[in-house]
Amino acid sequence: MLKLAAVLSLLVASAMGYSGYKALIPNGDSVPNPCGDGTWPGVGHWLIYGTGERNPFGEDFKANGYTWNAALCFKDSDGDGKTNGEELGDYACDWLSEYPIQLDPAIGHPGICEPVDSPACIAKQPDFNC
Ligand SMILES: [Ca+2]
Repeated sequence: MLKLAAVLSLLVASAMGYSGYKALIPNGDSVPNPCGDGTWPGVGHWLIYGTGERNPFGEDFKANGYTWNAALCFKDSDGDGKTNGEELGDYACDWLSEYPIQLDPAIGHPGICEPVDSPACIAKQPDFNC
């Protein structure tokens, strides 16, 4: 019974953390899926629904104290030539989770190099497959 409670509380904690992080980045709930239609809810991870290994944006977000600021915004975590802010619709890098401003739509994924099937991106993320 204790084990079950522990597992349940872990599940709840990870689910809360996961949805909580999305509110800490611009357009966190509408990051386009680089592999097709729809969105990529697990923004900081290689897996679409999160969990598992972090992608470069997830690593940078963690290293930045799970904070969106100009330093993270102007960075190009996935190395595809677009800054994280450009990909997430915060071109001027002035969005803050405490003072969210009107954003442009997210146009790319900040942690997965796009286009994913380009030679440059395949070289950067050889283990990633859509
Ligand atoms: Ca990028």
